[in-house]
Parts: sequence; structure tokens; C-alpha cells
Amino acid sequence: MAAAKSRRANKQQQQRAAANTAESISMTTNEKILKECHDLYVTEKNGLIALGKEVDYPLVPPRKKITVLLIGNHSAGKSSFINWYIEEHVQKTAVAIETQGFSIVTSGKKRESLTGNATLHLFPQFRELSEINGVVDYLSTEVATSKQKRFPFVTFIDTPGLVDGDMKYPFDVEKTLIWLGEMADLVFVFFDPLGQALCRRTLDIVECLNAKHPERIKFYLSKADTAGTQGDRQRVLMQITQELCKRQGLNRAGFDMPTIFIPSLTEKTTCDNHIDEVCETITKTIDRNIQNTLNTLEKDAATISSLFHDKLNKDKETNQLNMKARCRSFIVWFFALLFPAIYAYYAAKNWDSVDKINMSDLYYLLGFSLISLIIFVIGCKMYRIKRAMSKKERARVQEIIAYIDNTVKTKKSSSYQDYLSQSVSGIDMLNEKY
Ligand SMILES: Nc1nc2c(ncn2[C@@H]2O[C@H](COP(=O)(O)OP(=O)(O)OP(=O)(O)O)[C@@H](O)[C@H]2O)c(=O)[nH]1
Ligand SMILES: [Mg+2]
Repeated sequence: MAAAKSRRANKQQQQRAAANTAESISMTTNEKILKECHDLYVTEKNGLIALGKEVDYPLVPPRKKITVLLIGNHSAGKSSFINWYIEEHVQKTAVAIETQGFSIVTSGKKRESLTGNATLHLFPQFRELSEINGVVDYLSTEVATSKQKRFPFVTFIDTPGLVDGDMKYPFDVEKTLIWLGEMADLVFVFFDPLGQALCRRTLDIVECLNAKHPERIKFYLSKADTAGTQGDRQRVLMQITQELCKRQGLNRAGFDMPTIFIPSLTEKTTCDNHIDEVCETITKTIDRNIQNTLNTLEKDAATISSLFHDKLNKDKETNQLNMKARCRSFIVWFFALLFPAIYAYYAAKNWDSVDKINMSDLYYLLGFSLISLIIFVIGCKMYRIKRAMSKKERARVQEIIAYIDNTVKTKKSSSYQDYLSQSVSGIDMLNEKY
């Protein structure tokens, strides 16, 4: 009996190791794709961000990870879910109010805990949070080395458990959660059966977030194993759904609230566990992020290339206009010189001696000189030359266009192929080409 049990455990271990290896292979490809895309944006020489600046097309580097925000009432199991997902105990969990601030859990090379300021350095996208009084003191980051599931592509934000009543937070918790919810790719709302599942604060925030990005919000009945019998669970679900539907902003069609629980935290239960669906939702969002990154790269490369083409065309136009302006001015200057020349010719022809020069000749001379001067000034005014690119500058722009059209676009295509080859067979990909 014991031997059979150990054989089963061994088999399970082997299966898990195999699954992890398979996952790490696909992860390496995806990681490689995201890194390559990121590098195309940030490299010093010919980085898309630097090139975009030259043509007034501001760009931000693509995100390597998606952000998942977990909200819910106190003790709903938010921190336990993160620990379960990454298979590492980085977040404190207990029945007492545990998470009192905002904790960012991200993957890295070394286990490390960062304070608020260090967090803002690591995640500049959160800098705006410092405008909300007191938040930075309650902000931290946990860097974990886990490579489990899709953790290398996810940044979790664990939030303080919400409670109603007199509980005072040392910062504006609603405002902070709404701000975080707007920048997150996914917002998981955990309702637990025993706790204050219908906490007004949680519902207010969810309603506010749902108004803007309903597709990002996913509701779960967490710790579902603690709900008692199947009938009790049904009643809890009904109660929560009714309470949610009372709010106009949350009364939507196709409402779904899967039941989830952490397998290791439960004894025997007959409850259905849909925790794998949560992982699937994360995986789908990561995959969408990779596709979005590649699509954005394609769009940005095309836009920058066309802006540099415009720059070349504009320069060509400027050169043509400059040439026209030069020709016009030269013609006008020619006439400016022609009048005094004709006058000088006739004067020289009829000139006998200095004594014979009379006043009218001098007036003619002055008149012609004045007319020439006026024509000359008109010529100068017409000589309006705009700055055009030097030969060297034109060559550089052409080089940039060639780099984007050849190197960047080729890299994007090969990255797409690599990405698709993880899920689609070679034959299908060949068909795609035609
Ligand atoms: N039975 C069972 N217990 C769970 C489950 N998830 C979490 N718990 C327990 O519930 C308690 C609270 O879990 P936490 O993960 O700390 O909850 P939290 O939402 O982070 O709580 P706060 O940080 O206070 O907001 C802990 O004692 C966990 O062990 C679950 O799925 N099933
Ligand atoms: Mg917690």
C-alpha cells in the first residue's frame, strides 16, 4: 500500500517536472521574443524610441510583463492565491488583517524585498502613485525567483483587504485601487463566503472600475471550500450575484463567478475548483500581450519608416523650391546688372571728353543706378532658401529607412513565426504565407 502510494507520488513528480520543462521551453521562446522586441526599442543606436524622437513620434518600450491586480475584502485569500501561483511563500497570509499596504510581487534573479522608493525606481509607471498622500510608505515589492506557471511574465499587485465601518487607512485606499485598476491588465475580485463578501467598499471600487474596463475584471468566489455544502455555496453565490446586480454599474449580461480554492489549504471537499481557469485567464492575457507587442512593433516600425520617408520627400521638395528661388533671383539680378551695363555701353560710345558731361547725364546715371539697386533688392528678397539636409544627413536617413524596412521588419516576422510555431504546426504556417 505504502509502496503504491510512493510510486504514485514519484509519477506525479515526474509528470510535473516534464510539464515544467515543456513550459520553460515555451517560456524561453516567449521571453526571447519580448526581449528582442524590447531591445529593438531601447538600443542606443537606431533604437525605435530614439528614432521616433527624431520624427516627433514619441514611443514607450513594450511591456515585458502583464499586471494582475487582486482586490477583495479582508481575508478573501488574495495573498494565498499569489503564493500558490508562484509556488513560493512570499506574501504573509493569516486570518488577521495581513496585507496592510500594496505589495508588488514580481520575478527576478534574486529574492529581495524593496521599499516604496526602490519600488518606484523599479516601476517608473507607478510614479504617479506618489501624488496620493501616504501610499509610498505602504508600497513594497517582493522579488521572487520562482519560474512556476507563467510567473516570469506576470506582476501581481496584492492589496490591503477591504473592510467596512470605522477602519481608517493611512492613505486614500479607494483612489489608489482605482488608479491601479486602470493601469492593470487584469483585475481579480475575490469574494469569500465567510468574510464580508458584500463589503460596500469592495463593491464601490469594483463598480467604478467596471464602468471603464469591464473586460479586465474577473470575479471569483474564493475559499469556496469553506462555504459548506453544495446548497450553501449556491446560496452564497446567489446572494453575491443579487447584491452585485443591485448596482446598476455591475448589472451586466453573461455574469460569471467561478468557485476557486487553494488545493493545499483544504481538507476533503466536493466543491468544484476552477482555479485552473484563473491560470488560463492569465496565460491568455500574456499571449495577447505578446501578440500586441509584435503588432505594436509592426505599426511603430511602419509609422517611423513612413515619417522618415516623408522627411526625405520634404527635403526633396525643399531642394526643388530652393532651386526655383535661386533661378528667380539670378534672373532678377541679371536684369539689375543689365540696366547699368546698357547705360555704360551707350555712355562709353558717346563719350568725348569730361567737359561734355552735363547734368542730365548724371541724372540718368543716378536714375539707372537706383532702378538697378531696387531690382537687386527684389532679387535678394526672392532668394528665400530653406535649410535642406546635407548629403551626409540624407545618407543617414536612407540608412535608417533601410534598417527599419529590412532589419526591424525581418526580426518582427521571424519573432511572429517563432511565437506561432509554439502552437501551430509547420504546415499551417506554410499555408499562412500563401
Ligand atoms: N480553506 C481555505 N483557506 C484559505 C484559502 N485561501 C486562503 N485561505 C486561508 O484564509 C486566510 C486568509 O488568507 P490570505 O491569503 O491572508 O487573505 P488576504 O485576502 O490576503 O487577506 P488580507 O491580506 O488580510 O486582505 C489564511 O489563513 C489562509 O490560509 C482557500 O482556498 N481555502
Ligand atoms: Mg493579504
